[in-house]
Amino acid sequence: MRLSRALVRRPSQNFAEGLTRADLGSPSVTLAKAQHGRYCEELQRSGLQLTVLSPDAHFPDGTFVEDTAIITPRGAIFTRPGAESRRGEVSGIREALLDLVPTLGEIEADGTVDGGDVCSVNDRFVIGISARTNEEGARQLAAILRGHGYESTILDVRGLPDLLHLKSGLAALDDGRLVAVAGLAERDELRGYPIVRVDARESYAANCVCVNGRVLVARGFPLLEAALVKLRYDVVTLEMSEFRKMDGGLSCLSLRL
Ligand code: CIR
Repeated sequence: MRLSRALVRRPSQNFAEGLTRADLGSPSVTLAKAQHGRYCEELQRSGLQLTVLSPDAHFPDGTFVEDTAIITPRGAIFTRPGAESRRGEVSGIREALLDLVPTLGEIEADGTVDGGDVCSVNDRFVIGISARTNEEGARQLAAILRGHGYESTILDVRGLPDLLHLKSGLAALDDGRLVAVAGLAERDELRGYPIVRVDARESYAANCVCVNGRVLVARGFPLLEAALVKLRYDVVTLEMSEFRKMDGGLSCLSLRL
């Protein structure tokens, strides 16, 4: 599907107060803003028109907009994030998307879903159950998707504690190929898909983003970069150090439509 637009929110001044399990130190907000700026530039170079929301200090994790909505070709489904401190992020995104895409549904209590747990590949959705997305949320999401003609597969990632979300270890490229860490690549739920396996030393890089034929990958992971180049993808690397400190990757920083 050709993408035309992306929604992003700039990091707030209190970005470092967000949730994280990473043990990589406190991020520099100045650097995070610069890295975010470069990320936005590359989305634009990939042909996307950006809607850029202002930082919101009520939500230090608010720059990770991906977790608030699931975008399908037919419209958006709003989530109910698993972390309570993030639930309030959804209303601002809903408002920003109002004139851009139809609303297909929303996750209701006691269901929880983070967008980072939802990976779409060839019109099918893989829904991860994680510390953030619960079974009830996954069930609700699958039912909404089914109502709009989309099949989904549920994949429990709770046995892989290194993954905050499904997409911390999985990405879909434009042509239906997947990029996956070892713990996911061999899962039955993903059988049949061609997979680029990510070396254990480079697992952070699995969270890449494919936009209109270009693959945005975190900088500093030469094995994955070389594997993608060899497969003739147009690879762009971006420094993600400050987002990594907050458990975030490339996909979480935008909603692409
Ligand atoms: C959080 O823990 O919720 C944020 N600090 C990071 C969210 C990353 N989102 C994503 O991978 N989709």
